[in-house]
Amino acid sequence: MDQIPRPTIFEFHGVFMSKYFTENWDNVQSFVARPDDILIATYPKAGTTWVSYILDLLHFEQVCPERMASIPIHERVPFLEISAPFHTKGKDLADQLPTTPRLIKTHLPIQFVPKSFLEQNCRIIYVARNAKDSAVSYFHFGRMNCIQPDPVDWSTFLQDFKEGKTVFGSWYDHVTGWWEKKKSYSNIHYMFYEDLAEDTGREIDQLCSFIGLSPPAEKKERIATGVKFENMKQDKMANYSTVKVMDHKVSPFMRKGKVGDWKNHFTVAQNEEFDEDYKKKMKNPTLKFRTEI
Ligand code: PPS
Repeated sequence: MDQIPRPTIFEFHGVFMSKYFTENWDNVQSFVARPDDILIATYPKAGTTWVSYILDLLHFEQVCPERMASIPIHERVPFLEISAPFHTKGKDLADQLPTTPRLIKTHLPIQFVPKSFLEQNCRIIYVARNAKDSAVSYFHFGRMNCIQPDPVDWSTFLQDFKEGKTVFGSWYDHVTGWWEKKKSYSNIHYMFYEDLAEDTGREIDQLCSFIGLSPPAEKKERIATGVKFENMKQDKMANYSTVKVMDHKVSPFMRKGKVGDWKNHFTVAQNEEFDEDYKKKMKNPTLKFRTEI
């Protein structure tokens, strides 16, 4: 892994961020969306890559087979706000995308999303994952990715996560902010990692109906098989093995891909404190997560 200094986090318009996602801010904010762009928005580690891959296959699997063999997912679906060493700026990659539609990834909380996406009434797919598994996955990601702040150790990271002191800020605010946006912006499909794990075929059907595609059953089945965890883990175009800032020996990007791995990390006391704190923060009774399936 190429060693670069770990960034620190700082409060940025009320949200904890690192410089790798704020340095290109004005250009990101003035991004010009097209009405057929599809934005995939998530809090980190919610299943962005999984859903990006499904959408990419649904749109381009047969149109452009060489894409599947030679272009990694993070280039097919640019990460809009990234501006980090060894990465082309996500905004530039997005501008240069030759595809229609353009699939674009963001981890921005709703209040930071470039206005153009909303003005153009773009389709937005928000993927959410339960807080406990998100925290575990984010912790291991921080260990293996040197453009993330050093997570120190699990209990330190868990405390930071509860306090919203992680890059892209509070998980609680992120998932709730996007959930509430559905009231005023109807072109959001809000989906859950746990549902995708439970029944990938059903979730692909729902995605198809949201994006207005009706692929034949065989294609949907082929995609559901192709995006199984074991298959994506082996696939160099999906598993981030080509990214220089990540050390997969410390922890692979495609780590476990499970619902409920938090049980292997939380102590009984951590779990009780987490649940207590969760109740105080998550006041909207309509937004429900599953921590096991
Ligand atoms: S990132 O860096 O925020 O874009 O990461 P993201 O892709 O959102 O999330 C990574 C976690 O998703 C898991 N993953 C999958 N799970 C099940 N099936 C498939 N196909 C799949 N692809 C990615 C990945 O393993 C990370 O979760 P953990 O719990 O760490 O394994």
